[in-house]
Amino acid sequence: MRAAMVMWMTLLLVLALSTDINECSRNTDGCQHGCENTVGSYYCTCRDGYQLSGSKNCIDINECASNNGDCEHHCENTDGSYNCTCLDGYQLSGSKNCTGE
Ligand SMILES: [Ca+2]
Repeated sequence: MRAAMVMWMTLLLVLALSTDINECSRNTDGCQHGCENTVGSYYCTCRDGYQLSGSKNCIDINECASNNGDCEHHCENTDGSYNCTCLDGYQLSGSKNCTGE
């Protein structure tokens, strides 16, 4: 009984694999950034610094909205990234911390 079940599942999987359409390579995916093909379907991916909005579009992540982007002083959100900046009289040390003179 169990063996028959496994055989059926395997058969279905092989069938699904052989009939799968790779939407990504056909350019019918409509993804704004990246595309990952899956058996029987696909999903869209976004580059670093972006997140999916809906199923196909990518929007910038506002890193500053979460914990000030880990910046010690100011955080400036940019498209696809963000920058830390310091108060007057301080200089950026590394990418997030500020040191005085
Ligand atoms: Ca950003």
